[in-house]
Amino acid sequence: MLLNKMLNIKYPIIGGAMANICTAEFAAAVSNAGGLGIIASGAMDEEAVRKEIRKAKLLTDKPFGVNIMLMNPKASQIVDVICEEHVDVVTTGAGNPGSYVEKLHSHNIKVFPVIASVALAKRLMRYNVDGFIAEGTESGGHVGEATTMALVPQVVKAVDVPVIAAGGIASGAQMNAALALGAIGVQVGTCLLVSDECPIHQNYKDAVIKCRDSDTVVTGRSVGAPVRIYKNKMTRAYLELEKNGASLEELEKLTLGGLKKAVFEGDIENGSVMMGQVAGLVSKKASVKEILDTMVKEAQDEKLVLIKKIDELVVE
Ligand code: TUI
Repeated sequence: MLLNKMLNIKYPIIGGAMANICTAEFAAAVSNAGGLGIIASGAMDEEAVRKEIRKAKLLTDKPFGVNIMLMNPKASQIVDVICEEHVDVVTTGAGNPGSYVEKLHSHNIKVFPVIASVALAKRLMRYNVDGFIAEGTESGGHVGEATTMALVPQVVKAVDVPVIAAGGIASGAQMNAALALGAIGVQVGTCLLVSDECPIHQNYKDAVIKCRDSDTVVTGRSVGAPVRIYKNKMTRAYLELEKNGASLEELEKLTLGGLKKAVFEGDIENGSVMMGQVAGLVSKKASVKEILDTMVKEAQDEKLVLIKKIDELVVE
């Protein structure tokens, strides 16, 4: 099974849904560049989602999707709007989408839950989902525990539908690695943050470009809300509070509106500057098209090197 054929797109690449970032314009830019653009409905209400979907349809004639963040109390109403507006694909995050799959399928919408564990993938198999996006803990934002390297082959083994790899993917070599693990495609987020079309504040883009391998941290593990963010003044205070046993309510005071602070105001010190570990590898700005073209070109070139290396692997 090929992701391009399955979704009617050029490259086997999905643009990961990033709340407050993946607008209609940005999703259309990803779809126009040959990937599958995704509108992140995040904390929107259903009418805001409808507006974004209609806007995206004016900006691209290619397929695109909508992500439903399942902690959103409006998730059910958003599903209704997505069905009315005839979207091609739905991805879901931060919860169990089981109860929505049948309705989406009855409107010919493909459903790809983002999962961070084999257990949830197995539970969701009974709903006949179209595939899974297995997201490793390298990702930015809300994360699980397993790495992409460990998670993807275990999900591939546990389910009999296509698996897309996410988390830590920004280059052709990483794309090839995901395919070698049994994925049929990849989802990328962090490497698109620095694109010309990405509507985040310049300070946020500069932070991604400046970021080293060890500059992200997971906050909220102690309260069951693990989120990977760029290390800054806010995360240092947050982790200190966590060490002292602070409650979720206390901790949330620090992160309230934090993502918007980062995205719109460029407050890199006090905002929630979500990004994945691969930010350390993302070092220059480019258009979405250049980023996707480069990744695929690198993957194609790398393939030849891989074959040669494998031939040389055993020396008697
Ligand atoms: O959803 C994401 N990443 C996100 S959502 C988000 S919005 C947010 N902002 C601030 C704080 C918290 C969230 C930012 N980043 N990725 C997909 C994903 N889903 N990763 C892990 C999961 C997941 C976790 C637990 C899915 C299901 C789950 O449990 C469901 C169950 O019933 O077991």
